[in-house]
Amino acid sequence: MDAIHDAALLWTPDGWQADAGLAVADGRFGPLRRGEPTGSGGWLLPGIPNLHSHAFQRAMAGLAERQTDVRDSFWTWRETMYRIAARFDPDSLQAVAAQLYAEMLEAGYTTVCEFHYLHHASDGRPYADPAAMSQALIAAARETGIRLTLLPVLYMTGGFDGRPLSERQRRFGHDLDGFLRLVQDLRGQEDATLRVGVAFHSLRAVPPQALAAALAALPAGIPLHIHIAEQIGEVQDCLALRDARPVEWLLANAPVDARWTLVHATHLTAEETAGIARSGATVAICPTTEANLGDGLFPLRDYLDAGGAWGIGSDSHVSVSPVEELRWLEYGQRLHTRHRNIAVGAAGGSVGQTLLRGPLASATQATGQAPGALAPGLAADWIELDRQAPAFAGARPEDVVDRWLFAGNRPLVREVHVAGRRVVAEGRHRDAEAIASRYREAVQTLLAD
Ligand code: NGQ
Ligand code: ZN
Repeated sequence: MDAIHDAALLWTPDGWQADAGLAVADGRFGPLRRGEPTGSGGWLLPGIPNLHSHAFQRAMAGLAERQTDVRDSFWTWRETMYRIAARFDPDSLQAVAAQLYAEMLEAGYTTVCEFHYLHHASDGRPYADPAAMSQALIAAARETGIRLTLLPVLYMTGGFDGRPLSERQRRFGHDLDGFLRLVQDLRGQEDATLRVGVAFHSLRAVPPQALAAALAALPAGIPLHIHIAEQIGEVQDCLALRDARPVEWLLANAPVDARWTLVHATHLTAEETAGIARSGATVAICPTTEANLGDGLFPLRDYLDAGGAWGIGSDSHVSVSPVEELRWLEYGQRLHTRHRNIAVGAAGGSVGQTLLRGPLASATQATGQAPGALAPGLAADWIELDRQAPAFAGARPEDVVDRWLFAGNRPLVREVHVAGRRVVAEGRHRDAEAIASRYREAVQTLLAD
């Protein structure tokens, strides 16, 4: 054992365990020691998985909040996003992703699923190394120490009607062979903190035959992510061209199971909600981005009643905080239903603990790694809350998670470890300053006319 970390409180699937110790060796937990009073220890929780990220969009957070049209919508936001996407190269992508991943670690995310479609140069031509942009993301993850599930994205068409990619979309595109070569190349680089899965950008961007062919050619068991039903407009287009709603179509035409993560399963009928839950797939909900883009509200209560798996993502990174995602997941439901305390388990109880269990329970299946538990043999990823913070004054163990998620705005994550290595101390990433100054330079260049 190379280290013992004492816990005054240790999070288990059944709630807090008092006075336990965590042994760590080779990046994994050894046997847990229980019942040894360690009043000096911290309050330890598993790291939180972030199931959905487009790293480059961190550089445009706050830059799409001016009206461009009286009917501003997701689709006008997307034009602004495409303009900024066009400016990235591998170096600027690495600089922005490193800043983002350092912020994620400081906030308590220890794994990120990167839904990556900025593959080629902005004129659409592949880089000399066709994986250059993927390598930039891998490098950013390695330098910051975050666990990465890289999801190269298959993006082929500009809409349900199969129209070709627009000029701005050309750098996202692949034919199937080129895409499979990229996936294979990246899979050769997997290590203890890197997994490679696959994403289908959306049903808009991947025709039915290509989806089937990709699924037949891809290795079994890898994580599969897709944007599914974020906007009413795409539900209507799907109905018009495929005679089914997006989730309905996917469930009927693809082998959806626990390997799948459905991102933005926002617009659902009752049958679709129950169907996803039955399939075993994970839903990735991105409350702050979905609010920012005016998407709509996920039917959380019905989905919890159906026993569905779910997690959270910070997506466009207008916020980089599991606290804000989970808090706004609950608040959206309260605003809509005019009731309180919606996300509770069958036995009622703490909203915070119910909210925390969702992303931890789906962590392994959605990320292909990073089990969301502090248990022997599992990857040693954990966060420590600042028990001295005023927000925790007088907290009983059963209050700690509710206080973390619902009391104030001061960051309460003090330390973060990934694969047994400490990457955040006193709330700051170990390389925060150097990463931030490179980020400032990169963004200045990106935004210059
Ligand atoms: C994306 N983002 O790929 O970055 C998308 C917008 C699209 C979100 N859906 C583009 N939040 O869906 O076409
Ligand atoms: Zn997305």
